[in-house]
Amino acid sequence: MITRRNALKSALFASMAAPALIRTASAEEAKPAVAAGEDLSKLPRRKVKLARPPFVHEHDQVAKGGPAIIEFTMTIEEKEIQIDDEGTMFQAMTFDGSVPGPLMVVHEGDYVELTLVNPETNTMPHNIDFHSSTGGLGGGALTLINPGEQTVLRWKATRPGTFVYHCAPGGPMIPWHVVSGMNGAIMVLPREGLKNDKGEPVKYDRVYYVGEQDFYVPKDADGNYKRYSDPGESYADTVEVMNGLVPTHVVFNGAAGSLTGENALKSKVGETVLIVHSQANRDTRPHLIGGHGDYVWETGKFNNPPEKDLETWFIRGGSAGAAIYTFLQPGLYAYVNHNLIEAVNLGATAHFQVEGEWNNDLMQQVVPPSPISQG
Ligand SMILES: [Cu+2]
Repeated sequence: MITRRNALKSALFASMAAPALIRTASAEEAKPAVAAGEDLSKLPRRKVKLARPPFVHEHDQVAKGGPAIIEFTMTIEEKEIQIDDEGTMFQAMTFDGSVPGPLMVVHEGDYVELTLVNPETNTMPHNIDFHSSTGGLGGGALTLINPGEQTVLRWKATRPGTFVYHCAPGGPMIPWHVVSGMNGAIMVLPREGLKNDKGEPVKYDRVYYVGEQDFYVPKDADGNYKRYSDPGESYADTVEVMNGLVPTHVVFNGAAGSLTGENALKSKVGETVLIVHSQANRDTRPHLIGGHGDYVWETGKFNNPPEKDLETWFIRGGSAGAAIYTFLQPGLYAYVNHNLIEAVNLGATAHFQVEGEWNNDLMQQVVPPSPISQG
């Protein structure tokens, strides 16, 4: 008989077996690579205090000075979170306590130096795969840590753009950890800042990070969402739902409603906002209802000129895109995944609350709703 405990054990074994071998090999390979690299001792070091999404830590858009080593620390937290307003509870796995993990910002040519901590109170091994880094499973091979361990990974940010990072501890643990919330994004800015399609500088007044997450929550015989005491207990049931490929929730920033109402994103008419949008597992199609993407890096990679005047853009599962918009009208804007079933019924909706003066030239109600005139 396959008990939950056995299922978890075999899953954990599958997760541990391959990466454990890789870790041994890669640790040795890492030595000559470091020796052959630049002398990093002369580079300045800067410590960054990460911000909880949708907010982003302080950063310069145009780099001041040459490359630096940018130090980050992230603590992995396994914790139960509420993911909708019906009170559905979910055993999440997180980078730094939030779904998604924080947006990290550096400049092209900088070195990212991450201290990753897996506290003893966690139940599972974790690691981090940076899509923006080069080699060693994106760092996954060098960062697999058990509860009670920490590790430091350094990599050079050679490609400008927005990129996903996620946990990838091997085998079936990979998709499970990702859809449990262990993903986030990094933005590698060009040293001279962003440019439009003509190569002219583009600046933003605010930046928000929206991490879209698909959740697969099992139901009991009565159709109610089940609650579990820890991630391991939920594993066997959750995999069954996952393998059906139909998410029960598609949300922004960890829960339905996390960016609406009181938590609406704020802006003003005339302000230019950069929205970084990631989806680590599944395709999505952001749309700002009543607004546009003035410049959109759909694939998120800043060496490619942005597209202009988009209505909806496409973020491939496993990537992060960036869109810039200057608000022209005040009001409440919904920012949605334009699969509207996912936006309205499953949770993928955020709000922008924009202050300022209405522009009648752009839109005016000529006749308010009234009875149909006769004759
Ligand atoms: Cu993990």
